[in-house]
Amino acid sequence: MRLNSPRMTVIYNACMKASRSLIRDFGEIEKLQVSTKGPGDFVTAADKRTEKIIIEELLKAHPDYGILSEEVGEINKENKDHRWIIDPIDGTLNFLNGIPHFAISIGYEEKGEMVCGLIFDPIKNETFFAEKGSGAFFNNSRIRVSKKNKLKNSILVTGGPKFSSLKKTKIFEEYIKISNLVEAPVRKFGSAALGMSYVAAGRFDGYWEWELNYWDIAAGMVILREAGGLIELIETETKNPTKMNVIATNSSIQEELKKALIKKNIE
Ligand code: LIP
Repeated sequence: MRLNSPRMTVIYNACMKASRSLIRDFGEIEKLQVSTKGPGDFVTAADKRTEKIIIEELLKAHPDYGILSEEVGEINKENKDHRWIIDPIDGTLNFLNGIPHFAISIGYEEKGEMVCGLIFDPIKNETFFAEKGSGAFFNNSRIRVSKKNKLKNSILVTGGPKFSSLKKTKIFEEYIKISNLVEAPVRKFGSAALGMSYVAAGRFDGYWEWELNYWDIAAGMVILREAGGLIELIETETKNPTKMNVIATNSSIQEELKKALIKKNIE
């Protein structure tokens, strides 16, 4: 892997170490599917195990850096200048059901700005990574967003809403509206991190999703930007500071997608 800096190497090594345990755990899922207890508790444990390995490795390299991670929340909260943002399993529902589409996502934020990110799909052995100013990479190759410039011809991906969402109806309405504007059916793969990585790699042309957490998208933000894409975080009228609304595209279709979404956006 052509990693550009010591920091990227730290992220990569932490991720690879954690992925070995995650792959083993994924192998157990199929057996649990058929048990009456189901894999629910096991998945929570796998999430925590993966997170623990990542955090241990990152803290070994930089004991004083801040951490925001899905399961443990915040560590070294006072360090606002240097912070890791971690999602140990993005696409948990896929993982839980033995569907091989999930990823480890690790981002590094400096003074509030995302500057490094790595997203690793351990089943397909696909690594997406980027560092501000150095371009974005897929395994060992440089990646660029697609060149499509018409929404109509674009391949879009979205996700959600959660069962508990108060905006469900509007989100579904919006899904129908966008689906009627594009020729290819809108995809829903269940991982925000991989959705954004795929836009960065030109597999998809655009992605949008409401009510996400920062750890779902943090690493993806820098990867997509470095691949030439555009990502906008959209505020809604009833501001919810912990949930993020994202429109992320190859940049050429950003305005068209944004207009189509915002006209009927969630209030
Ligand atoms: C998931 C996202 C997915 C979204 C889910 C959830 P998790 O992250 O990646 O795109 O639709 O609601 O937030 O919970 O698997 O880390």
